[in-house]
Amino acid sequence: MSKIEEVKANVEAGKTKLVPGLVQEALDEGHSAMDILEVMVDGMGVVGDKFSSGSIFVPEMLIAAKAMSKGVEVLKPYLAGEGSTSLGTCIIGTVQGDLHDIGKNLVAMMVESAGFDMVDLGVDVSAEKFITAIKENKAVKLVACSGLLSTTMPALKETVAALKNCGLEGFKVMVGGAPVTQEFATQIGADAYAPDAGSAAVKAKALVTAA
Ligand code: B1M
Repeated sequence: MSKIEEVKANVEAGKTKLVPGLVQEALDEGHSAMDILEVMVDGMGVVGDKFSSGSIFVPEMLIAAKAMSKGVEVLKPYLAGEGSTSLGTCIIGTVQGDLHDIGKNLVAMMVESAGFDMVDLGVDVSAEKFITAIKENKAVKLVACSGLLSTTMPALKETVAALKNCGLEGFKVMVGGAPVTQEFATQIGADAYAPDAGSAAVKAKALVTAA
């Protein structure tokens, strides 16, 4: 098994202690950070499929998520560039009712590296909390809302509506997450949709520089 395959297998198995070392070894062997990230995301896909088929349960999913997060910590300096000039502040969070944060964390990392100051509100974030954060932070140019569950897509819709109707201006709203599509984003009135962390960074920059 190659080192990169070992990373994937150990993320799937939730080997929290082994994954960081294996990620470092894969980097040392010359694998790119993006390739290593990709195999870890694939590993989480396998975990999700096993959960869907009933062969694993929530605790195993949680342990795999922890293992991936540990691996991402090692990759972070290799993935994030150095945004020298600030494009403004980005407020990010996973919407209310939703506890998934790996994808949101990756988006935060990439958008920050594109040149934004990042304020991460974490998971289970209500529309009110997003609005309070816009008021409490300077130069908010982007609000990024993540949602991973089909059951929290209504929360995304409510959040976008609240942000658009709160009377505050000067920021754009981007949405994303596995069940989200461009069609849904347009339907709920978001300014942008991105399918993954890399394109979220590109879109974020384009949104605020075009404004
Ligand atoms: Co949950 N879960 N989970 N889970 N989980 C999924 C999402 C699921 C698809 C698994 C499955 O059934 N196959 C399924 C959702 C089905 C659906 O709604 N369609 C599911 C379910 C059902 C649940 C529970 C309801 C299970 C239960 O309790 N019975 C429960 C809900 C809890 C809650 O949130 N209220 C639950 C719980 C959990 C854990 C807590 C155990 C854990 C999360 C831990 C954590 O995040 N810290 C977990 C995990 C790990 C998963 C899977 C296996 C992996 C998610 C992940 O991290 N993927 C997931 C299956 C899967 O994804 N195939 C699953 C890797 C990550 C990098 O990808 O998050 O998609 P992703 O992010 C991508 C893009 O989506 C995009 O960019 C990212 C990277 O490029 N993106 C954005 C994300 N946000 C964005 C924002 C943007 C732009 C792009 O702009 C703002």
